[in-house]
Order: sequence, then C-alpha cells, then structure tokens
Amino acid sequence: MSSACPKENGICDLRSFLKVLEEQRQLHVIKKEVALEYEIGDVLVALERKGLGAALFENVRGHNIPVVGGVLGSQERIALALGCEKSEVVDRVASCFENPIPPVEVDWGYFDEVVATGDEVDLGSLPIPRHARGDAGPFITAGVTVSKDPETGVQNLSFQRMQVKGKNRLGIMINEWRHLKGFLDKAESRHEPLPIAVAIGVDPVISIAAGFRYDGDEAELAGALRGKPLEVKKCFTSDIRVPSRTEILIEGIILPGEREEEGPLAEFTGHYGEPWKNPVVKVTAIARRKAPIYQTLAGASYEHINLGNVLPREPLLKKFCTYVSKNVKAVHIPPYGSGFLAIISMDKKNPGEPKNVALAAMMTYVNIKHVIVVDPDVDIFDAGQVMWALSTRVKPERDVFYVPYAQGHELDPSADHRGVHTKVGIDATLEDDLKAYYKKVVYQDVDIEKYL
Ligand SMILES: Cc1cc2nc3c(=O)[nH]c(=O)nc-3n(C[C@H](O)[C@H](O)[C@H](O)COP(=O)(O)O)c2cc1C
Ligand SMILES: [Mn+2]
Repeated sequence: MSSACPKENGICDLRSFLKVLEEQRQLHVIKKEVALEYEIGDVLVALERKGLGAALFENVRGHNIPVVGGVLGSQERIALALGCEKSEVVDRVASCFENPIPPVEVDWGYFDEVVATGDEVDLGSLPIPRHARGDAGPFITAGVTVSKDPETGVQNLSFQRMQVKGKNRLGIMINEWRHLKGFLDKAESRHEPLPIAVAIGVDPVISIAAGFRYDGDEAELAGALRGKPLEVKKCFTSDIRVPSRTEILIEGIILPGEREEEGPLAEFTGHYGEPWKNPVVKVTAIARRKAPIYQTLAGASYEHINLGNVLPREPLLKKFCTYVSKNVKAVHIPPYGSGFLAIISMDKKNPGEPKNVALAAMMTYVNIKHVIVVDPDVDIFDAGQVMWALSTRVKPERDVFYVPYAQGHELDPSADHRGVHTKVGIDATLEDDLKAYYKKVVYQDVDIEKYL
C-alpha cells in the first residue's frame, strides 16, 4: 500500500493541504470542546467573515473524530490549494479544461482500514453537523458524490447535500439539470437502484472539480489541476471508482421511485430554501481510516459559494469579457454577492467600453445580475475598494443602466418564481477628463508585525 504523499507533490490529500494551511497560518486548530449542533457552523462562519482561517475541531462532543471546515473559504486558501497567486486562480482553473488528465486505478485506499457493511452501518458513528438554525437536521455538505452513467459507464463528480434520516438512510437533493439526475432517470426507467459513493475528506482540487460542469469525468479535471492523474480505487459494494486518498467513504444506492421530504438547508443565496420531495439513499457501507478527519462546510458560507458559484463561473466570465475588450485586466465573482455580482477591472480606451463589457458579463450565466466595472487601480478582491469606486466615481444618470425583465435565478429573492429579474450594469471607472485631477491616494503597504 502506497499511502504517503509523493514527495515531489506538496498536496495530494486533505491532510497535506491542512499542513500547508497551518504553515501559512490559515488553519486554526481548536481544542475547546464544540457541539455538532450550530456551534461548528457558527465558528466556521465567524472565522470566515473576519477574514481568518479554516478550522480543525479536535474535540467534538460525543465523537472521537475531528471535524474540519472552511478549507476553501477564501481566495488565499484557494490559491494555496492550486499552488498559485490569488490573481492567477481564474487562469489556473480555466486551464484544466484544456488538458484533462484521466485517473489511474490503484488497489488501496486510505479508507480500507475500517469497513462497515450491512447491519453494521451507522451514520451516527460520524460527526455530521447541523450548521444553521433553520436547517432541517444534520447534513453531509462537503461530501463529493461519485456516480456512474448506467448506460455509458462514464463517471461523474458533484456535490449533493444529504440529510441524515436514520442509521443507513439519507435524503439527497438532485437538481434538474445535473448529470446525476440524468443517471437516476435512466436507472429509474428500468426500476433499478443507482449506486453512488460519497467521498468525505479529499484533496481540495477534487472538491473544486466536483463543482464544475463538464461533459466527462470531473476526476480528469482534478488530475489536471494537480498536474498528475488522480488515483482511484474500486468501491466495496459497487464498481464505482473513488479517490483512494479519501478519509471517509460512504457507499449506497438511490432507491428507485422513492421520494421523501428533504430540507430546508441554508442556501448559497444566504437565505433558506424550502423542503422538497427528494430521492433517498440507502447506505450500504461506511469505510474510513482508523483515525479519520471528517470534512464539512457551512451552508451559505463563502466556501459554499466559492465552490458552487465562483470557481466554476469565473473562467467563462473572463472569456466573454476579454472577447469584448482586450483592455479587461481581471474579473471576479465575489462570494459575498452569492454569485449574483460580477466585478471587472479594465483599462478603458473608449468611454463606452465599460458598458459593453458589463453587457458581456451579464450574458455569461443567468445568475449574474449586478455588474460593476472599475479601473485597474481598484483591487477587485477588496469589497471596500469596490464600494469606494461606486461611491466616488459613479454619475448614476450616465453610468448606471438596467436590463429589466431578464432571465435570472429563481432562488434570487428579487426575482419572480420563474427567475425573471432586472440586471444592473454600473460603470464605476473614473471619467477620462477627470483622471488628471483625481489621483488615487496610495500608502505603502508595510509588514505590520514589525511594529506591533
Ligand atoms: C457545497 C455545494 C452544495 C451543492 N448542493 C447541491 C445539491 O444538493 N444538489 C444539486 O443538485 N446540486 C448541488 N450543488 C451544485 C452541483 O454540485 C454542481 O453544480 C455540480 O457541478 C454538478 O455536477 P454535474 O455538472 O456533474 O451535474 C452544490 C454545489 C456545492 C458547491
Ligand atoms: Mn458532470
């Protein structure tokens, strides 16, 4: 068994990433006892909103398995996961679609150490938190669903929230246009169960890849992001291949034709969703390391939005905007905008150019509702600087435009039940004629630790 991280490769699993985060002071190891219900969620979100790091909770009441969360809650930690600078994240992510690397099969997994099947299966043995006060119960939120097309055999990675409903029973939400929905439709048309596996505690590039929409096996994208093939191993109760460097593996079948109430859960919009009639998973095996780490993420956290709305969408946003103008310098979908806001920086050469770029951004994804275009002297990762540009450089009657009754997202509270909303473009660049008079005040950045 070859379980150690290869030396040449800094990150190959969750633990090697946690080591990098710890070295970069982006991980808080919390020894104080915490409750699974609400407390872990409260702490994760408090750390995230204060710009602090991820958290590893070593002492979880009633369990001897530690819980980690928030690992991809900031642009800094995403850059560390990808081994690049913050400003390079969009291009790094975009590049994996150009050169996908297929996975390789191995005959070992971290999770081989303790395997429970049949009646031994007990989801209560895992520290599955209930994060937000309006959540219907404990949910697996950071598990990567691995599934297989019953006709073509092509595998798929995705995120599906799963609500704990019993020792071996989970509710699963599968939205309309997901690949997993297509697989389940095929299985159900033959009245057959659909096997799935849930990988909990993985290399962050696997989580990032699972958030992408890709007409192939997202494991190829994880390989491309890591620069080497992802090692996968056959499951115990099905022939699905799962990442071998996984802390905890849940195997199960989606029961054909069964639907049960599931949810609500804190949504990426920062609001709660509604309960839905959703499919049900019967858990057939739980396999894990002897001393595993359970990975979670809080619903409606920046981590949730980064994985679902920021990383998968910025590459196309950049492509559309730079197609319209080569003067576009950078694009960002900030997590605090729930995926509904896009910020573009550009060095405009024509006074009308920012509006064309804003229109291009609006067309990238239906979710994008507000587009703000700023000058290159504004740091698009700093919300305060963007608000400053809005406050000082915008003449509304000239710089703000609406696209009324456009298609948006139905979970946007300002949209109607079909998702129809009004899009807003704002040119927050300084008028050319004023550039000679209004220079931005800039102080030199210092290493503040030297002074404190
Ligand atoms: C944290 C997180 C939770 C998500 N929860 C769900 C979910 O419960 N159901 C769902 O269908 N999609 C959910 N999504 C979105 C899908 O996982 C995502 O769109 C994925 O790319 C779909 O994969 P596919 O294109 O292979 O179908 C979630 C995304 C994230 C990042
Ligand atoms: Mn897919």
